[in-house]
Amino acid sequence: AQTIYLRDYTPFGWTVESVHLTFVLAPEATRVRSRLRFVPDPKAPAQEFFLQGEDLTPISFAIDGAPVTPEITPEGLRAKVPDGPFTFEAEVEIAPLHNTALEGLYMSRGMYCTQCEAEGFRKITFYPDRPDVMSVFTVRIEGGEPVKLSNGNPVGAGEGWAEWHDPWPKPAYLFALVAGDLVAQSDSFTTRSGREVALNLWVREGDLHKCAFGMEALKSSMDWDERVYGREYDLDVFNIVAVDDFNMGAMENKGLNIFNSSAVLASPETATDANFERIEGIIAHEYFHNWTGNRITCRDWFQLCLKEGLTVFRDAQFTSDMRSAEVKRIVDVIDLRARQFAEDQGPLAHPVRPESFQEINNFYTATVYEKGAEVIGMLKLLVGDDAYSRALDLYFARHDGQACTIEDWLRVFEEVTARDLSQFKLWYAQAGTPRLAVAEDWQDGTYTLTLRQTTPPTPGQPDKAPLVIPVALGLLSPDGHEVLPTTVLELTEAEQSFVFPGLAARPVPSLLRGFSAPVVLERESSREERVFLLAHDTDTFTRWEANRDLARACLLAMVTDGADPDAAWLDGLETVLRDASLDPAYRALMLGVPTQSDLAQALHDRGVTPDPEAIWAATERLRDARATRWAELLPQLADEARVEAPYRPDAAQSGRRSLGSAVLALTTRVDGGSAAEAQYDRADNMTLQLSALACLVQAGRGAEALARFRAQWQDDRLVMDKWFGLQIAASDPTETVAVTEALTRDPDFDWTNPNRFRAVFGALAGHHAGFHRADGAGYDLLADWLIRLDDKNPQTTARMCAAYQSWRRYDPDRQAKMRAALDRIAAKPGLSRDVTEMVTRLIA
Ligand code: BAL
Ligand code: ZN
Repeated sequence: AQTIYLRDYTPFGWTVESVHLTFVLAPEATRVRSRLRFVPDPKAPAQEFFLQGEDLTPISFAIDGAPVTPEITPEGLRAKVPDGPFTFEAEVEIAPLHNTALEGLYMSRGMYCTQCEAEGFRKITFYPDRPDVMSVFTVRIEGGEPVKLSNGNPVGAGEGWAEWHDPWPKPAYLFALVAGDLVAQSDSFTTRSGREVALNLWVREGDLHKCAFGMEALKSSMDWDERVYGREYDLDVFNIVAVDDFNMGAMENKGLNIFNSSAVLASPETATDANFERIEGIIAHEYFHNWTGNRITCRDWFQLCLKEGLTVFRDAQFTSDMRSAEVKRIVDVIDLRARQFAEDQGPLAHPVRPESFQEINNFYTATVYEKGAEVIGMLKLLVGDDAYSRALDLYFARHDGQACTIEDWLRVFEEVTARDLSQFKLWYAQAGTPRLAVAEDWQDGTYTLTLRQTTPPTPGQPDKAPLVIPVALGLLSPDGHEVLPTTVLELTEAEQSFVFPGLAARPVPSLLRGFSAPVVLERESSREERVFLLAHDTDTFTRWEANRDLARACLLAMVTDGADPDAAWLDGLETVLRDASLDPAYRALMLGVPTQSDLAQALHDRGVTPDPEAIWAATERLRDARATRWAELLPQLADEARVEAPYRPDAAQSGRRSLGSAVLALTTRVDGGSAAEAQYDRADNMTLQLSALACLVQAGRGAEALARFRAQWQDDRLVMDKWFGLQIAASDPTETVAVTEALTRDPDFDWTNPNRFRAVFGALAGHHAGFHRADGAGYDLLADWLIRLDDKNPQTTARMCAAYQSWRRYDPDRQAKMRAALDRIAAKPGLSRDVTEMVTRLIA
């Protein structure tokens, strides 16, 4: 496969003044007629005329009305074209029904829909399918489907046809078309300049009762973007469509967002609190793309973080405002460490702005998205809120309607602040998670903190330069008072000291407050100091972090030395749990322990080969010990967590339920499942029903409840995804593979549906001890199914290959077994480009 490099960027030789598309829909033979007006771009280098196109059956072509016969290759077409402006017309045929890759125009349970990002439009018609070619689209759809949608505003409709016009120039990846038998939940929003926007959430008839929350989230997002970023919506209609078969969470097509049904449909009975929060965040994310992504897009796919990092940052701000900023930050850091740090630590490590790729679909990663957002958070912290706002205003004013680069983005900050951001820019170019070593000195009332940064080598980047790292610091006196409020230190050298004179006593540092930079802090502080911070830190993040460090140290000692659970830590934690002034959601997070994969990495970092079974056993032992130790406390917490009011998925209620779930999991260890059974029986919402079911399955008393659950939810695909995933996630590691295998034989295991496939195999890969079973059965089962899925859906297959990314941290036997599984995937005849690239990187 061909490798594409950032350094090779060349502009397209023409601008596309207008695009007219006509679709005559038929499942196996859709006709697509295009009329494209090309005008030579005098600024672009001379080049042959080449349009991308894949898997298209050509019917006819014309230039300025005269038939032509272009040269067709597997990647597109080449033609001789006039020197001046010209009109290019093409008619092609495609078969949406047979498009199982879910890229381009495809069918999902009888409904037509599209996914064009990143390079799906070339599977619809011949086109300069690159994000820097922006044009104005007019689309006519012909077919018997009652609802026919495309981007922009509706401009006409009649029996069997509908026309749409999008006045905003856009790249082809933002094109969308939907046609089917759909109904809408409708509402409206008036923008602050008075534009009336019709809002529709389109679903299948039976799903109409699951739309209310998504619609409210959309209106909140529109309002928030006006208030916080000054961004208004710019069309007369905003459509969202729910689709059952979808590779991603959702897609920000201009005026016609297409959503994986799991990312938009929710009712209290069928969706958990976590589902509601995720839906609110994704609706906001896709809506916010209208400005950060659509009005200002990316010059090329290397700049993906330009829109994704910024939009993730914006949706995190939104969630923080709508819910609890403290809780959101902790949840995001847990996620960042689990997914992005893991990526950085393995063979898939890549910079936030990669410099080469074979298949861009493989770079929709935690590094581009979440680390991309962290980089923006650091930038905001360094320049301050006010400069950030002014830089964003300049960015929108200067670049509206353009396809931009990271250089354009950083330049607005440089101009507004007069700061040189060339060193900061390394965050975009250098892969890997920096490590911060900390040394301290205390003399004559002066405290000196010395920070030393190193970034480990990553594929293709053996040597790293020092980065600009904002380190938010607070200092506490030994009696627990804050003697230095949060102060941002700017670390720019490999090693740098910061001096704090005039202190009465040696302070305790509270470092990396709010997780001010995506780094690993290497500071072996004493248990006493961590317990002190757990009790006294005024920063909610570092207070939580002290607890997490204690939990990790305790578990590592349990794994390596068979130690008993750390009583001093558990005492400190108990005080926090008993503090009714603390948000229940925060206390629930305090009850969390590091994941087993996190512990495996921590052992690996300390030069110990992780043993998944020993890690599992220690985690179980700790949970049992906590349950016994807190047998008196748990009923009290359960009372505090109880919600009497009617269900609402807001922060206050869901925080209580998350504490309740954590308490129920511990309670089940002492009562064998009686409380869980009672909760299951009276649950009137999915959050309570599912947490009770998980406890029952874990306690080995789940059979009857699982059968009842299935009977109740047989016809709800999203709930059945939970039924599949939960049985694997809650299984004993000796059973995980067998449970997974049995579920793949279930008649409802529709493995070509990405949600169902991920429910099952995502749960297998996420069960650390179950997946890493010593005999390699977990590795083999996943490989069998990835080999099978690749023929249907390369994109989803490739993403799931990341399950093997930490293969080198285990013992030689497990390494060999994972390597063999990867080799077997690599050897599959006709392996897709997506998976070939992933496996090659994994075994390099
Ligand atoms: N642009 C792909 C889906 C998303 O990030 O919104
Ligand atoms: Zn996005």
